[in-house]
Amino acid sequence: MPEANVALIGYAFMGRAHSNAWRQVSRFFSPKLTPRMKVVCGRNRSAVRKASRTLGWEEYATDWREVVARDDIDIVDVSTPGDTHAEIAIAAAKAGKAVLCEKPLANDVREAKQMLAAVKKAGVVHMLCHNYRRAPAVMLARELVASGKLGKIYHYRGTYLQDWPVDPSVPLIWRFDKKVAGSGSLGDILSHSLDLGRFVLGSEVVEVAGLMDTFVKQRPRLDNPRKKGRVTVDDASLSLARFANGALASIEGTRFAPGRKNYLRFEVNGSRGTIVFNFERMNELEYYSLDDETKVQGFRQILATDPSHEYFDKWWPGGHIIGYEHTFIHTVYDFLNAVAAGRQVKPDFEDGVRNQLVLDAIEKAAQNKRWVTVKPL
Ligand code: SOE
Repeated sequence: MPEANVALIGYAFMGRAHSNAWRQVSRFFSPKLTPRMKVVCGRNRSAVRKASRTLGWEEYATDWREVVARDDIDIVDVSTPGDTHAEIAIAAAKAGKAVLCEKPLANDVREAKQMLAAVKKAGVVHMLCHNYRRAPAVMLARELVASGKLGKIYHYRGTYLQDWPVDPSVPLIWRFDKKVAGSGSLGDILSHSLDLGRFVLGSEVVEVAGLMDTFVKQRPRLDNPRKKGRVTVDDASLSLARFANGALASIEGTRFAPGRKNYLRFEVNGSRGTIVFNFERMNELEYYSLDDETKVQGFRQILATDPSHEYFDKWWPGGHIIGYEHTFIHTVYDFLNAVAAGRQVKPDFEDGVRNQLVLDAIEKAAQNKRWVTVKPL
């Protein structure tokens, strides 16, 4: 297979997940391009040098502008905090690189639209990393809805619950800074729940109500833990929403649910049945069908690990479950094939703008305590 040279910008949590995906993809899948892990980039020289060795990159660099301008780079993977996504992705597109970008696409609608315009103008392949779409059980959920087996869809009930910052002594890291992160629970986790709703239902959110709050308003500063600094993002965000297909939805993202670690759950209710997915049991999908004989009606638990389930023919025999990191491997696999074919792949920057328009509407609805119509693309 021909090779594609990859540059990764950012090497923290997401950078590690992406590095693992680039490293593993050709060992299990046969993408039409073999990724070569050329260079990882970050601001701190010694930390990025260490990351290059640990994560398996050939080189390291500290200036992303030089990296995206390099002639030998084909793909730029943006895994930095949100405030730098737009600048890096736009420069990469202008330099003719295919771009994979972590979610949320940008910190606001204006930036997201600029990014979409840039990739379109440059004619490069672009993809947004909403990795949970590519859990085989989620793909099955979408398939069941699309096939009509659930009938007319009445509800999408999405929750994304975490608990890592419940302790007020958790320091003021970048995720609590609106200038860097754009928002808190809203863009970080509710965005996933929203994206899954759009993906599984195959429909767009048209109007929303919103409720957001910050429970711990000050946290120990990183530079001086005895002093506190202000949290400028939301700890929890909730939305009631209506989809274009008529489904009524609730979509929630909170970091303040003790015991819930990465509880990304959704339930879809239709006129012929219900499906339930919970990422903490990511290999399973619950399915209740009114088409079953009445006497045996009940939720069945499908273990979505058969070779007939999406991506599973490349992994293990049925029942040998996969995990979080596999969703990223599936993402880069589809991205590499799209780049090889020069065609678009979903979710892309257009999805990023659509998600951002909904997030923006939720924020406005929460601020003004009223329903807001989601603006068109
Ligand atoms: C932190 O809340 C985080 O890493 C998110 O940024 C990811 O997108 C999510 O998948 C896991 O949690």
